[in-house]
Amino acid sequence: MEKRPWPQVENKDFGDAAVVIIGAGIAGMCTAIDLIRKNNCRNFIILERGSGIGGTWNDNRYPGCCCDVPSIMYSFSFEQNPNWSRKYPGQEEILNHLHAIAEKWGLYRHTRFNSAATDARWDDEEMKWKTTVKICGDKDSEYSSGYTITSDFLVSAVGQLNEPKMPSIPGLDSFKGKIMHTARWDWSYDLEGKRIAVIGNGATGIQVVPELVKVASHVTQYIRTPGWIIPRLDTSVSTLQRLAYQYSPPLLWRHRAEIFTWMDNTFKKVVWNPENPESKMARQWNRALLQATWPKDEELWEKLTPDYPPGCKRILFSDDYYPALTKPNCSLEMRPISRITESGIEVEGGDVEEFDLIVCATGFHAGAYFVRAIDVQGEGGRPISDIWRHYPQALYGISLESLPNFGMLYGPNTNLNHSSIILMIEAQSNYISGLVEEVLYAKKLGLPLAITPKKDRLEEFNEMVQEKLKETSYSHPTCNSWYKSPDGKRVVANWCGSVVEYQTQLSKIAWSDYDVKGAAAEVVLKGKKEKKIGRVVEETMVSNMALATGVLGAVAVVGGCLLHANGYLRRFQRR
Ligand code: NA7
Repeated sequence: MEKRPWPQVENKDFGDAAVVIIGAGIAGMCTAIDLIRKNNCRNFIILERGSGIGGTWNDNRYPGCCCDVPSIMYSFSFEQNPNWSRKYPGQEEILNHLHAIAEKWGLYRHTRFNSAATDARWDDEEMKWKTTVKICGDKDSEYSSGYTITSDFLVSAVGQLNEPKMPSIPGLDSFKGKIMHTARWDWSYDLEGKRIAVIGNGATGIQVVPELVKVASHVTQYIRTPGWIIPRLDTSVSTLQRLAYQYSPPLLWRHRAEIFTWMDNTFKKVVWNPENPESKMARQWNRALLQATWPKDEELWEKLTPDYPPGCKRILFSDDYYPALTKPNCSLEMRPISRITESGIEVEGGDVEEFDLIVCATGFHAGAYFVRAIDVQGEGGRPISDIWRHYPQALYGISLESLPNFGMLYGPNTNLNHSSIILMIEAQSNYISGLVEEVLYAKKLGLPLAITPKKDRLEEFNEMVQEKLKETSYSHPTCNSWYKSPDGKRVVANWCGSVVEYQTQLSKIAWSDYDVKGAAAEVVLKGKKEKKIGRVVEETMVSNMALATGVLGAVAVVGGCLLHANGYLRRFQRR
């Protein structure tokens, strides 16, 4: 039987940890798992404002919520799921998958739910972070309303899309019916037979409308800007295929590698340059879908065709959105909303429609708000509002000026429009675990250590990113999206290249990027220029033909050897 010390000691460390991770979504989970598997460290605390693991997949539970990245790409490389039921997984299935991973890696015992980090302050003398936690849960807050955790390293894994954004429309507060944001869905509200308005038609709006149309007496969708919608071609994954993936993982890895490579090479081009053939192909797919849905309504095709290039905003995949708009109980309103009344929505021109429910599929406070709800203060008490007074930026989207021993996941210029964000998160988590390793080593020696990015390197990196982004659809003069800063002058959310380029950039820590201070600095660096941390190589290195030839060749060699050995054995037995 395991010997446990008595009295138990874990509770005494309540306010102390080597690493604090803010957020229990995919990024926070990945960081925690990397601490366990790469740093052999369980001295960490995950702070989660909500009451469950899963981040965005826990927050977004609206009807029809699903992922628009193929399921095969939507898992950690080290926890691939052979059992996805569909080509594009639904929210509940993704959340169940994440729960299983949290369970497997024992993350629950590190996670404090209903615990919001309100501020985090770097202590220059102690060379540690002091994170203030507000307890949001009713019962837990009877013990105390909040407390502070001291840690050697701080990780922000709060994501880019965690603060729902309500539309700023006059009269919104005066509406007497029900209002819901899609990221705060109230399932206790009965939709049956209701008159429903949906504001917004981004990735969320186009998923929720087809489901609402099935139950509502009427749905009106308010569209300010049409999106580029192309077919999703969703199907279920057959039992045979799932069994094949389960019992022969190389088949799963190979299929994932093919999709990864296609997305990172071909699909990237759709978003990359408005003039290239792939971008034109996306326009054609959209036009074909419009024509197939409304064969005779040329005026509507024009109305629903965006005037900005594909890739400027999220490219939208759907098989059921346009068909839902053709249902008799669904209408489209493209006149601008002028105000919301006590009972409905008024559009320009004065027409008012009455509703029981207004659904705001209006997105999130993104862009400039990477750590919106947390007051972060670095060296000399410098607040993040000053560090980012111009634009949010970070070295590789991870390390911030004046913030020692700090790592951010899914930070500035790390979002994608062409592939799975999990691939980027894994690369960031891997990089952060490389920095944490040094801090843990210093901790073991009992010596302080502070690793902070150099301002000139950070700026040089961001200039390179911005220069590359200038040519992309994100920067097109007609493009207006949450990828840009509020003044519209700079793309602050998205990465400027392929996933492989990003992963390669993060496959080593160049110490020339950082100022390393503290008594442990000499011991840690030992004159080294860089620290190799590697990357997960998932792209296809060989074609299917070369692979098939190789496998056949290997089978032939093994077969030949067996035959040869068989003949030799027979000769031997005859003697
Ligand atoms: P998005 O992509 O930010 O979409 C928000 C939608 O809401 C978009 O169509 C907006 O129109 C619309 N919107 C916002 N405010 C208003 C007002 N006041 N009136 C009318 N329409 C409005 O959020 P999603 O939740 O759909 O998707 C977020 C991300 O999740 C997505 O990019 C994927 O990465 C997954 P606009 O285009 O601004 O004219």
